[in-house]
Amino acid sequence: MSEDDIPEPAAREKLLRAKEKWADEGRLLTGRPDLGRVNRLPPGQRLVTNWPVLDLGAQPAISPERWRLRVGGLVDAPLILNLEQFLQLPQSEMVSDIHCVTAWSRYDNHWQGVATQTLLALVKPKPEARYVLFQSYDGYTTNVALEVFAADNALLAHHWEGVPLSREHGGPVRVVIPDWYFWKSPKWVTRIEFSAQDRPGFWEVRGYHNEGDPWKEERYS
Ligand SMILES: Nc1nc2c(c(=O)[nH]1)N[C@H]1C(S)=C(S)[C@@H](COP(=O)(O)O)O[C@H]1N2
Ligand SMILES: [Mo]
Repeated sequence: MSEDDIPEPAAREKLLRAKEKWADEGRLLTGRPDLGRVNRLPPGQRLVTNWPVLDLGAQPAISPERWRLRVGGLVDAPLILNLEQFLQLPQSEMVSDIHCVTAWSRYDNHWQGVATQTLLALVKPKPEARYVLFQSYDGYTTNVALEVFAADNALLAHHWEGVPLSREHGGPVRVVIPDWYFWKSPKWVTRIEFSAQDRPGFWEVRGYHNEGDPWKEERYS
C-alpha cells in the first residue's frame, strides 16, 4: 500500500459501523471487573502469541527522513524533532503486556524508545496542562490525562523485540501506554499536544470509553 492509499470508503464505513455496534451492544463485557488486578489477564481477554494488526486500514509509509515529532500546546519548551534527534534523547527499555479492546492480549513485549517521562522533563508542561492529545500520520487521534501519559511504563517506541518497529505496527515511532487498552497507543505518532481541556479522539467520539482501564472493563462509554 502506498502512502497515498486510503481504504475503500465502503470498507472503512463497514469497520466503523461494526465497532460502533460493539459499543452500542456492550460486546465482550463480563460484568466482573478485576479491580485488584488479581489476574494478569484482564476480564474478557484471551491470550495470543502472534501480534494482530488493527488500524483504520491505511498504514502510512513514513520514511525515517520524513518523520517528525511535534510536541506543543501548554508547555514551556515546545519542540520539533526529526528521527535522528529523537534517537539522541536518553533511551529506555521496557517490557509490558498489550490488551486490545477487541479482546486479545499479548504478554511480555520488549520495547525500546523514549520514556514519556523523559519527554515531559524536556518540554515542561505548564501547571494548567492536564490532558494530552495524540495525532498520527493516518489522521487518527486519541486522548489521555496527563498522569496517564506520565506513567513510568509509557514510552514512544521505535523498537519491538530488538527490531525496528514495522510499518504495520506504527513505525518509525508509536506510543505505548500499557496500562490501558491499546487503542490509546497511537501508531505513526507525529504530534503531542498538552491542553487544559480534554478533547476526545477518534474512537472516543464513536462510543469508546474516555479512559480505558482493562481491569475495569472500560471498553465503551
Ligand atoms: N495511528 C493509529 N494508531 C492506532 C490505531 C489506528 O487506527 N491508527 N488503532 C488503534 C487500535 S484500535 C489498536 S487495537 C492498536 C493496534 O496496534 P497494532 O496494530 O500494532 O496491534 O493501535 C491503535 N493505534
Ligand atoms: Mo483496538
